[in-house]
Formats: sequence, C-alpha cells, structure tokens
Amino acid sequence: MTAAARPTDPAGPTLADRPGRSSAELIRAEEPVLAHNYHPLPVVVARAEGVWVEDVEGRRYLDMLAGYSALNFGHRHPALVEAAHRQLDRLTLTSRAFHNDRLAAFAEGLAGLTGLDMVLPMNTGAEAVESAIKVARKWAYEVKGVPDGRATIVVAGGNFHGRTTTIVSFSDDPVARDGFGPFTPGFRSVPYNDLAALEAALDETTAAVLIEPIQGEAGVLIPDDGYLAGVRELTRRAGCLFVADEIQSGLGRTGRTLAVDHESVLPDLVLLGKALGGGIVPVSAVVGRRDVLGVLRPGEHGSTFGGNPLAAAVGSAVVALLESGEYQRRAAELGAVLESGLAALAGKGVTAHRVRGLWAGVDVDPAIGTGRAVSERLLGEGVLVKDTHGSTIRLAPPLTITRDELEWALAALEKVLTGTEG
Ligand code: IF1
Repeated sequence: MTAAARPTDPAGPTLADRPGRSSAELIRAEEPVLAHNYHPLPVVVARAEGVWVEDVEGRRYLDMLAGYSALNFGHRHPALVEAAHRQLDRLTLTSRAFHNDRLAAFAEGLAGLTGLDMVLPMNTGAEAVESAIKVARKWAYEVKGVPDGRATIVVAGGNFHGRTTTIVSFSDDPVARDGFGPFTPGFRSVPYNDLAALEAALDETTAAVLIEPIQGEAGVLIPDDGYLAGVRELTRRAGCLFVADEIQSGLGRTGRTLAVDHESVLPDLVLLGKALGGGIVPVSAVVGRRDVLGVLRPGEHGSTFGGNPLAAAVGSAVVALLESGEYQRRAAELGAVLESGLAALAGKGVTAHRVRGLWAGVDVDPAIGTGRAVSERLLGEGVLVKDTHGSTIRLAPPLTITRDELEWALAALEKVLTGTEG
C-alpha cells in the first residue's frame, strides 16, 4: 500500500504511544472474552481525525463508512469535541429527576431544525424507534379512538430499525429475527415503495406507518419520486401517523437536512440518532407534533441518560453545524461526483448503484466477489467500507470529505473491481 498516493497524508505513520499489543494480538485477545455478534473486518482502529483513521500499526485508511452515518461530521470534529470537553468539565448527568441547563436549548434547536414542535430525547436509534411505537399506539387509543390493545403499525419489507425484540418482530431478515421469539404483535408489513399495497394495509386500527425514507441496510434503496408524498397523503386520509426513521438518512447525509425534504414532506414524527451525537456520545430523539408527543404524561416513558446535559451539549453543537446548511450543500455537491464516479464503473464490475447525497449502495458483479470480499480488498487499498447483503457495499463517508479524497476512494474501488490501476 503506497502511503504517498494518499492526499493529505502526513509523512509516514505515527507510532507514538503504541499500545503493548499488535492488531493481530488484540484481535486474538477478543475471541474468548467478547461476544461474537459481529464479524468485523481485520483492522484495529487506534486513532482517527476527520475522514482518516489509523490502525494500531499506524496504517491509515479513508473511512467511507463513517459509523453507518454516525460520523457525518468526521472523526472528532473540533467544534463537537470542544462542546464535549466544555461540558465534561461542568456537568454530565442529572437524570430527568431534575432539570439541567442544556436541554431546553437542544430541544429548541432540534425542533427548529426539523420544523416540528416537540422533542423526546433518548439515546440509541432503537430507543427512538421503540419510543415512537409506544407514542403512536398511545395516540391511537387516546386521540384516534382505536380500541385498547388493537392498534396496528404498518412497516415496509426490507426494513431495518434496530435490534430490540419488538423491532426484530417486524423484521423480515431471518438473521436479525430468528431465535428471538416470541414476537410483539400489532405490525403489518407491505412492500417498500408500493403505495397501493400501503393503502390496502391501512384501516381503522392503523396507528402509524413507520418507514425509512431511504432503506439503508437493504442497500440504500431510494423510493420512486412521489413515494414519500404518497405516504404523507395516504396517512393523512387514513387518519394515522407518518413516522419517518431518519436515523441513518437524516442530518445532511442525503444533501438535505432530512431525506424527506427531497419531497418537501413533513412527517408527524421524525426519528433521529447516529450523527445527532456527533460520533461522540449516543444521542437520539423523537421529534414531532405537539399533539402527538403530548400524549405522554409524567412517569409514562423515560430513560436514565435520555436528555443528559453532555448529550444535549453535543447535540446542540451538531444542530449548530447543520443550521448553516454547509454540510447539506457539500453532500449534494459531492454526491454528484460520487454518482458520476460510480456511473463510470458500470460494466467494470458495478452492476447497479444508487446515490443520494453522499450515500450510495453499490451492487457488485457476484463473479468478482461478495460484498465482504470487496470490502476486504478495499481494506487492503486503505479504504474502509462495509457490505450490506450479498454483493452490495454501501458508501457513506463523512460529509467533510474533500473531492480529492472521494476521487481517491473511487479510484481504489475501480482498482479492486478491475484489478488494474484507475
Ligand atoms: C449494528 C445495520 C445500518 C438504522 C435505522 C434505526 C437504527 C439503525 C435506519 C437503530 C441502526 C446500525 C445498527 C448497527 C449497524 C447499522 C446498520 F447494518 F445494522 F443495519 F446502518 F444499516 N434505524 N443501524 O440504520 O439505531 O440502535 O443502532 O443506534 O447493529 O451494528 P441504533
């Protein structure tokens, strides 16, 4: 691997404060003591800044996964690290038994950024999804008048909304679901991007439609233009809620603040996570209409860390970065470079690709290899990506990536696919 070929790569790897064990030793050490719920690529990251990460031996890699969109602002963005450091020196946790001086500003900023009224702060994406399911059901019983215990929620085939028992109850991925029953009832699944099927599933028991505006884990599946507007219209007519899971698609990733902005659609609840914590602390939220989130009364829902002052301080710094529109514009502009770069690989190993902003699903000719095999070859070229299913890889770099770095990653992909220099 020629370090010289990489843009902005400082002279040679830094081996300062090298830990006592090598990458190989650390990987071996994990085996007996760490649950095997992942199959990571064979790289041990030790430090990172911006779009570059460095392994234990000092080898550098361009991060084209960005924590599955949790690192939209790059590793250790100065403004976010500063906000975290400042809060660490003041106050980190009070529980919600008391107020803290950071939460109001975070909620005001997030409501303003999304154009919605109220914020329910949580920690992980799955918690935001679970919270939205509880709120939607409570809203159905108290506001819509669905008989108690009868509420249904419509979801899309191919969905990924997290890993809790209720969430995998409506997953159609056997790997995520099998062996974890009995499952939570009250969910109906319809094909994604199919408005007729969605309409047929709505009835007087429907509390909500829960969908990803773009399906991430399914392979960055972008619905037809008009689909999101159609979901909005069908849910309005059916008197149920439109809940958009923007945990991966939101916060600048697709070239807009929210992916639903591409169709100028405003859901009743928007779920946010990942990048909301700036890649520093887990921060998620359900943001929505006051008359929907207003169904929650004291003691009915909560979380020890939800809305903690450290999370709120970092979350407010993330909102401030997004208020300028700079990251959304970068994602839109560089997304055009990503699109043209992948289009040029059609017939060179790429059988299909889907791009919106700085987010792409790339289907590779299975004859070249599985997504995992391509990811491992890209690792050897100094690029970090992750496969989704089969022969599909996803590309989701930090929105701070430069054009040169993006083109360098595309050249590495071409080299891996064609076995030649770009
Ligand atoms: C892992 C996948 C991506 C999400 C959407 C909710 C959640 C996620 C649209 C839950 C989380 C993560 C989970 C993470 C890897 C990653 C992932 F591969 F698992 F499917 F991004 F596609 N809604 N996605 O994408 O948020 O509870 O994780 O904070 O499980 O390894 P979380």
